[in-house]
Amino acid sequence: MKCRKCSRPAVINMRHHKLALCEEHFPEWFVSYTERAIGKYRMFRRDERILVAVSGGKDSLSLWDVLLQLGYRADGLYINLGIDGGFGYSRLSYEKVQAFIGDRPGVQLHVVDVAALYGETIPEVAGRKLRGRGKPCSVCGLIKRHEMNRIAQEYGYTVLATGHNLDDEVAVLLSNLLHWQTGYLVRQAPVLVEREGMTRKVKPFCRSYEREVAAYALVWGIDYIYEECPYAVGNLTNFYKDLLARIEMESPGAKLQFYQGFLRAREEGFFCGEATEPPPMHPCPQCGQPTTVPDLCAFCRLWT
Ligand code: Q46
Ligand code: ZN
Ligand code: ZN
Repeated sequence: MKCRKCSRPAVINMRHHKLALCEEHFPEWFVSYTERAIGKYRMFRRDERILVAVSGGKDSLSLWDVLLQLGYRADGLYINLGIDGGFGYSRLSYEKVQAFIGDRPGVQLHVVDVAALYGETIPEVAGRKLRGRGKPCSVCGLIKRHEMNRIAQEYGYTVLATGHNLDDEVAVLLSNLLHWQTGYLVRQAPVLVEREGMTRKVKPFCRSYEREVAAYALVWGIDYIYEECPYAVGNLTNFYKDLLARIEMESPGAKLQFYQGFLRAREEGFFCGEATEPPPMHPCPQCGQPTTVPDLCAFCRLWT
């Protein structure tokens, strides 16, 4: 397979784009494809300050790298979840983030250590709250969302960017459709607009296949943690990803069509109705972050 642009050997063949590119032209294309997604979905402007949530994985580190390459003012946020999994998952992932900034003098990284701040790691607080039943993911997601928004608000970032890729988005979409979670479907978008006390959230890789992001990290020399979080192994999202991979194999471009078709249907009002109105919010009396529940928010109730 040869590169479409220069005829040298291709490092990736993207059947859905009918495009094969070499190690020089693929990273160039990938960066400009991301920039087009940022523009198409009006994610942010040139003058905005962006906080990138980084986990040490390929998606978030590649996203940070691409935004810096494009000249955006992008800082990082690493949240130490205190997850070990028998191989020091959190420690290793932090090392990857540190190596990333070591190669890029001048970039700023915020670090939040959950156990140091709140007295318990994610597995500890989840074990206490869930009484040892089930995985800590719901608690972990809640804490990450809270901390990301807190840091963004405290330091005046107008945009919070995450590395969710197309494979992540279609797996969630399939799950939401299977269960007809209309409330979630309404909110599943490349941009979640800001509200009082809530920073805008964006996903610049939402149209990029996971293998494209992985190829970018590999070709561009971004060192990342290969291991998944130990709690992600065998979860339902990965099962949906496997199913979608089989569909994609038979029908190249199926994931992208599924996602873009959904966004179009959303735009055309397919999911309109009461569910499109965001529920009213008020500031939590303890932390001040917006919440829909009366009295303390779900995050603050974790620590009571
Ligand atoms: S939610 Fe669950 Fe992830 Fe938290 S505990 Fe690990 S798998 S990191 S995206
Ligand atoms: Zn080429
Ligand atoms: Zn609160």
